[in-house]
Amino acid sequence: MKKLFLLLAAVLTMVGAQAQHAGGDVSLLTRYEQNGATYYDVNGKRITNMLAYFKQQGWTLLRVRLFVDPSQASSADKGQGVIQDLDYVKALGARIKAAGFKLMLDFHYSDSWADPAKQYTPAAWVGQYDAELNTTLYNYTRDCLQAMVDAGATPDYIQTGNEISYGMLWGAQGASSLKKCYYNNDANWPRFTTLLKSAGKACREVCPNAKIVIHTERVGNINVMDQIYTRIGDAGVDYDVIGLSYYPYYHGFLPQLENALVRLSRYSDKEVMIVETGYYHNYQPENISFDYSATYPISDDGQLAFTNALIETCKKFKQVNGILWWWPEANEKGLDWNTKRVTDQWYNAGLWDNSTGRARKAVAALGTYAGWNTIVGDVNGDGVVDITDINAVVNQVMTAAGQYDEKCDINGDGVVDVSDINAVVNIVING
Ligand SMILES: [Ca+2]
Ligand SMILES: [Ca+2]
Repeated sequence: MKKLFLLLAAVLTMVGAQAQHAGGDVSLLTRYEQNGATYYDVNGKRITNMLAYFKQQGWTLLRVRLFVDPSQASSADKGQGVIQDLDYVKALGARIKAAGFKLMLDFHYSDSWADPAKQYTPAAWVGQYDAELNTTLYNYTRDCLQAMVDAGATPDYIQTGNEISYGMLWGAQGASSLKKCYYNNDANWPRFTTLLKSAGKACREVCPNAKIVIHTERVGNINVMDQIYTRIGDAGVDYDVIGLSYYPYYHGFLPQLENALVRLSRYSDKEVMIVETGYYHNYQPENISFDYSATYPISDDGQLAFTNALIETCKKFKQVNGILWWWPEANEKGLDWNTKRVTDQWYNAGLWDNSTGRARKAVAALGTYAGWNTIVGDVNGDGVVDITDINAVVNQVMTAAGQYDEKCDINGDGVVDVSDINAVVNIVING
């Protein structure tokens, strides 16, 4: 009993520090693999297992998007990668979990891209009254999550909507009045927050260990961003993580992000994650809002320098605990462009080189953010040193003889052995 008390005390005193995650939204990985894209590391050595490679580079969290019925999307949108239906996401999600990553599921409550400019109601749900739509959203979210759990793809983070800065499920595309939510305008906000609660209820019921992420992209307009989370909080929406998109060429330079994070630090009980970011590597498109190329050139090294600077900015904030690159796996090298291309245009802000198939330097740099202030003994990276970590070290010592796992080398002597079991037990009992 005394021992149990000590264990609980150790757990309680160490809660609060969150493990930092690094990774990306790899929603198209399956398709690139199926179509024959060939991936290489920075030195030109062929990569045969991309998930293992991400792991080697230190990545810990991967995100996958889900559309309600992507077969309804326009051919232009399909040509941009709108293909993720539930079967696709279950299969990729199960691989991600089996490879030892945390999984973030990104619900686009739409048949195609959902972002501030478009949050159209899926075709099958159009015409429903709000009360009916709430039930549909709850049932859909519940059923998708149960299917993920059954497939061995239980998400650890769940986004109830993608870039919902102006609400979601606005109505049919082309409808005369769309149910958008604007700054300093009360219209449609109760409807929106009720929808968020319906989705969140399903998350809590089916995936009680998952964290709910509310994802917006108004870093470029801090007052709007602030009001969204204030309204959502005032309405009593149950969630855990503020998820932000941050693309410097759309939202502003890093000091703008820093100002946004300062503002969000007032929500002291919420974690913050940069759930999407990117930086160009080949050329700068014309339709950007902010040109950062004088500081960070549009090149492999410029992308690397931006990544390192982004990490340094995030490290200033203890509530920030995740950076995810968007579409890092973009790579049309090795496949037949005429018959097997994955998207109709090269993505110019991923982390592979479409011409050579080689990884960019930023892949490894991004990985350095993961667990940068990890607590000694926290083997599974959940921010707590407890019995689970003891089990992990014991398991490593007993079953993985000869394999060195740095996380399990608690005393840092370069080998994992019984002295590390003693060390982690000591931390759990004595702190
Ligand atoms: Ca732990
Ligand atoms: Ca050791």
